[in-house]
Amino acid sequence: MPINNIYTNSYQLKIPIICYQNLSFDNQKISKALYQYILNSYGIMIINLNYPEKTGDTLVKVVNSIGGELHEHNDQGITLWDVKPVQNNNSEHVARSHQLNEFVLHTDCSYEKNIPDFIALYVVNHDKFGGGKNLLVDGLTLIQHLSQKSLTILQQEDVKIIIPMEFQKGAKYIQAKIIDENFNIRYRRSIIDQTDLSKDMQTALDEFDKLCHLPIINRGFELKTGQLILLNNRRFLHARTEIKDKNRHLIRARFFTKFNKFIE
Ligand SMILES: O=C(O)CCC(=O)C(=O)O
Ligand SMILES: [Fe+2]
Repeated sequence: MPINNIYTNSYQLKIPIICYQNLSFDNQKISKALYQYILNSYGIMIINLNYPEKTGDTLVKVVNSIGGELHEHNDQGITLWDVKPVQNNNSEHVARSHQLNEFVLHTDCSYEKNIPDFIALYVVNHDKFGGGKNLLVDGLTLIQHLSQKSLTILQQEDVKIIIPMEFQKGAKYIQAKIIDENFNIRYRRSIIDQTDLSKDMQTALDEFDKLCHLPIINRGFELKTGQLILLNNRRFLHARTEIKDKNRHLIRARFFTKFNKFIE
């Protein structure tokens, strides 16, 4: 079923008011303690930039201010990435983030051994024609609805996750668990190798996927131009509906943190 239908049937996301923050001018000081507290407690924050900005400058400033370490998208060390439709000049492979297609529910970088803790998306231009809306699944809620049998399998059995061609640096896949013992999730169904999954694993993945798409589990939200969302990428799954406006433009970054892990 298209994500747009799931979106239409979804309830709107509800988050505590503290998760909404405002920045009034571009050199406003960021409260490190407050932002860390919000991200640690809720795993989600939406910052409104009350000044016009078409770059990722504030995004980078926020990540730096809270002690985050930007993740590199590829071996060229790129940390900011444009999520926007790009004209296909035939032969070249167009990255998923440069297409109009919907994105089904997923976490980012599920094919990497060391997954970035957070993703950040800054909306340079939202979709003026009602496309590019987002869905969210809170993994902690999802797991409470999973059968014990499925949870045990997802936590104990490795799956083979195929590394997308453009990110292969040698290895073609990794072996990893969908859910770890602390309920961190890595999930992008389409790159899980289906060939030698056990029957029980297949059933568990089906249950997980079915739950994600139920209105009791997922929540819809719409980001507007000038909003910056930070999201715990090991806890939340996200999706987006198909893009209708060719000028929709997001800047994406991912980052590691120390503050939301227990490190002795
Ligand atoms: O376009 C969006 O709203 C989300 C993009 C996304 O999920 C991604 O680039 O991984
Ligand atoms: Fe994503």
